[in-house]
Amino acid sequence: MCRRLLRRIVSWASVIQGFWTVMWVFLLAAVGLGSCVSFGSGGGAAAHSYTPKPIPVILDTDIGTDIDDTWALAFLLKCPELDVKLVVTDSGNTICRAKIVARFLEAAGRTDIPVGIGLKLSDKEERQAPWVKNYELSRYPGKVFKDGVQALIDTIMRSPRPVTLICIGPVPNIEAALEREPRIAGRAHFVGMFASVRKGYGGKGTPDAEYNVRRDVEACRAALNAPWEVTLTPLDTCGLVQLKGKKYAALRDSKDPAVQALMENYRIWCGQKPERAEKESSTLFDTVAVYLAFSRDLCVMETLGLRIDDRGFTVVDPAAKKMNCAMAWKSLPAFKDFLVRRLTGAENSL
Ligand SMILES: [Ca+2]
Repeated sequence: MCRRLLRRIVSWASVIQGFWTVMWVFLLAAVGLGSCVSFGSGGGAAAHSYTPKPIPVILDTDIGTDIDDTWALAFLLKCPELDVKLVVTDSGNTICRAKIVARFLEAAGRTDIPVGIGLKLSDKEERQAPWVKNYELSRYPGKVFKDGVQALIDTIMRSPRPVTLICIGPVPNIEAALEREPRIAGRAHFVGMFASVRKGYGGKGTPDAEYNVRRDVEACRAALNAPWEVTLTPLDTCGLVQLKGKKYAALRDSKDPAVQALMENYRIWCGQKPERAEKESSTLFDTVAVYLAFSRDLCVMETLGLRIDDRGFTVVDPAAKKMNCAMAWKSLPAFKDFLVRRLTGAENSL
């Protein structure tokens, strides 16, 4: 009698244990699925790429020179995978650049994002300066940091999670930040539009000295060789992104306030050739760096040792620091489609 009772107890105990084992498997599967959703986005519809835990990012930009930074900023604001903690202006006339950022964030309804003024290296008016001719930074409703380099350091050091630094211009700010507080390298990832490995400008078959590298070689060396993970879009991928035809027309005609502000800037940027703004974009290099901050799905990635020579060429060298490089497109049309849908909010392909 006693032995039968004991057997029954043992049998119930194994049933209960089995139940909890199944529950644990379900729980672990759900957690695993959640993290896949966070990083497995990029090529799909906006609804599929939503992440419940956006990645904290800082944009370091030379907006105002080439128009692609303005496209990158507009794209960044449309990516729910990314949580923009700060936009800092870098190289050249950083005050003029900060005005463009501030007015653009106002137009997009995102004055919750602080603006940092980077190291001012020139008084020259930037190409998009006419857009901010009557704009004063003191009217920006959000926060403006006069010392953008310190704001960048503080944002990284105070963040409970690693910050992704998206750099889309020459990087004197980053060189200065690393000098002032080297520990930022242990608390951030670096994603940027830099280098030219096998292709040069316009998709040509030989590399060029890419502008962001060539413009400040020492700063670029300091930034890329710091002990953080580096992910780059060289000209090999970003130099091929241009919008024309139906896709471009959808953007040009969009009523979205951020896209309208973008088009106002593009028309100013086109200057003596305003007809260009009606039919096609320029090359949208910097948009690819924003994409790489949350997805690599559409790119063929290679891990390459890259050394920067004194002329600003980036040379493959197995002895140099290894970097994640987007070396080719799996589908360039899919990226263009993704970019246009994000910017316009369109549900379907164009
Ligand atoms: Ca740029």
